[in-house]
Amino acid sequence: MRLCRFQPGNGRPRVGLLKDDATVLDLSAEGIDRLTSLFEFEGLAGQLETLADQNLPKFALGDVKLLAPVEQQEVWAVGVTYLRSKKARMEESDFSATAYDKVYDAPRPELFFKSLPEKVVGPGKAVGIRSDAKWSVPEPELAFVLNSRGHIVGYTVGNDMSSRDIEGENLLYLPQAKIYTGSCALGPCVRVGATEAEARTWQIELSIRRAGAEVFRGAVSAGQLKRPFDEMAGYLFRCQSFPHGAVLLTGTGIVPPDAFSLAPGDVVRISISGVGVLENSVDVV
Ligand code: DO4
Ligand code: MG
Repeated sequence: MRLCRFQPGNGRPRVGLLKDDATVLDLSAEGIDRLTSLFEFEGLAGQLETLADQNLPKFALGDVKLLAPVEQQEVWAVGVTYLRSKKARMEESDFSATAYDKVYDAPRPELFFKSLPEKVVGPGKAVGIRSDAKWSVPEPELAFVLNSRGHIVGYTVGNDMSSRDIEGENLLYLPQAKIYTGSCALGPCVRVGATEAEARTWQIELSIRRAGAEVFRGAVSAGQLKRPFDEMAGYLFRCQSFPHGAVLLTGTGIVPPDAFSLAPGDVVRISISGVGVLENSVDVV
């Protein structure tokens, strides 16, 4: 089952249930206006199955605008969770290389704040590259959707846009490398009802196109994520409450070659086999 936020024409945002790849069922007909409250239900997947069988108003997916599937949730991220990410970061940095090495094996994960919900970019909108960065990359990541109790209620596709030169210059610059206009994209929907074992079979793929031609392609299995899912979610909710729930990006395992940097006009396409495809163009901010 997949949930989304969508907008038909210029209407108000609504909550939808994706029946298939072409149709969205309008849950506002059932009085459901917010994803956040749905995520608090126990047995959500079963309830969505029941709703899917009802005769709800439908829209063709091509006739609506999909929005980022966040309302008031803060977005956080885990880092250095794939071997590939640890290696790339140790290479790009000078004196902070051991920090990445240590955190990869430490019991406590690296966790960082990524975005306020209102700053998240949805499907089809532009993600940003900083005008003062020389080396910008997308980071395609499986994202957990967590309710206020810290339970993983679903998964979405995330892009943790990053300025590698700024991060590499000094680890204390991480917030500037990671948090700026257009640095976080989420979507196109939230996949509900998948277990960790199932999510670990999913393939994460990144394709970057420039002037119509593909300039980078990479893939990784979510099964290569080093940390158990509950461990990552558990650390986020340690000593901190999230009354509206939260979204947690789980790190990247795809790193383009060092000579590659995003350019304005590029198109970043991230697909996660069990969730969907998130596509965004690139603009300088
Ligand atoms: O430590 C820097 C950030 C790591 C990160 O974003 C990742 O591994 O995906
Ligand atoms: Mg990342």
